[in-house]
Amino acid sequence: MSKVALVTGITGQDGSYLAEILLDKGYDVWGIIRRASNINTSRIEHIFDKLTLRYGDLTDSSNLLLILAEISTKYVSNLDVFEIYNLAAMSHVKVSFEMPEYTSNVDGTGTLRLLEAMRSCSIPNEKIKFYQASTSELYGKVVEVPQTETTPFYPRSPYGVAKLYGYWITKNYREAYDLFACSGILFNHESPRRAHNFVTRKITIGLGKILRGEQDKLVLGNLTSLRDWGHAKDYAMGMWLILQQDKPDDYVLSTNEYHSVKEFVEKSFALKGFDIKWKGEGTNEVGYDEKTGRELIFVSEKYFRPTEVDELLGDSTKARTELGWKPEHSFDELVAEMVEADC
Ligand code: NAP
Ligand code: F7E
Repeated sequence: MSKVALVTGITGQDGSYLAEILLDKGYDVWGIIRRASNINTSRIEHIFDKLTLRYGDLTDSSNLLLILAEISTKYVSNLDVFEIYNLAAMSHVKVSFEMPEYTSNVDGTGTLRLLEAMRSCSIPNEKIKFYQASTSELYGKVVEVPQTETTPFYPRSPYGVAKLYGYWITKNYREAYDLFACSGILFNHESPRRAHNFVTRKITIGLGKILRGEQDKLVLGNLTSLRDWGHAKDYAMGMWLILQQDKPDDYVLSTNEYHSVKEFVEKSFALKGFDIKWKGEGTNEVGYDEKTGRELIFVSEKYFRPTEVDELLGDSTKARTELGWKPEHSFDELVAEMVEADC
């Protein structure tokens, strides 16, 4: 009997870690990749031969229906469980302000398309499970600190609003059609595989370039934002655990501590011998190395969002109690691993 998984967004940071975990656990792993003008599979290069990949897109219903029909037919008499992990998304909060309609189509309606394809495939409900990559961005302008599964939502970006639809449609399909459909409300998670335009990776890549003399400064946006940053590998394991429970439910995954963007800068630069101090305010704030006086970090409005999420701090007690999940990597270990990889 086969254990089968389909991962949308398999070429992304989380998709690549999740695929490794699923292969280790003996799943037949299928993935949906997008056609691109250049190779976009670098994160899964090392496991490429072990995966079954199909071109697809969350904006294309017929494509999703065909992929699910192919999987249903192939495993019809030989299926233990079929787990669908919906990780595909336009995942950049700032970009979502520039592409709000596309973001809602992929992150919101795309979730609905996949749920509909799942509902209409021939695999019976008791053998099929669905994971939705939900996000702490649902809490946005937070109404309580820390945030749990019962904290009211207040999204602050087209991304957050689209993901809110994804969250609710997953819950609705669970209740309406008795599907094993769950959302993981994941706080920020990073790694050396993080895309280059998220703040943590931008900082560690910038540091590497400064050390190699390829760049003389790093320009960032809001330095005071607070984020609950964990390691993507730990969160991918949490996704799998969510689908191994007896009953479908939604869970927060978080480290339960937060740090500012400034702190991420200070810690990563300190690992390479800099002692970053700050002077000035707002867009005139500058980070300089106290040992040499060299000015290294600058602020540009270009990276500000029209509406910012100032602070996110999770409380993952439910996941820790019910799933037995906890993050294995500390904040310091995460920073050190990313600095090491990029420097
Ligand atoms: P990521 O690195 O940006 O990966 C996104 C993936 O989605 C990529 O494989 C991308 O393909 C694919 N994709 C984008 N648009 C698509 C479309 N229209 N159709 C099909 N595939 C599409 O994101 P991540 O950090 O791994 O995050 C995974 C999921 O968790 C996302 O849904 C994200 O919103 C959510 N999430 C992330 C975090 C976090 O801190 N990382 C926290 C909470 C929730 P290409 O490689 O071709 O671009
Ligand atoms: O920003 C500030 C920025 O883009 C973090 C996604 O995975 O996590 C991620 O969304 C903070 C924000 O991540 C720059 O304003 C300062 O306050 O790394 P980020 P995000 O917006 O928190 C959530 C949970 C998701 O679900 C998303 O998919 O850092 N910031 N300066 C900057 N951010 C960026 N990108 N670039 C800067 O230069």
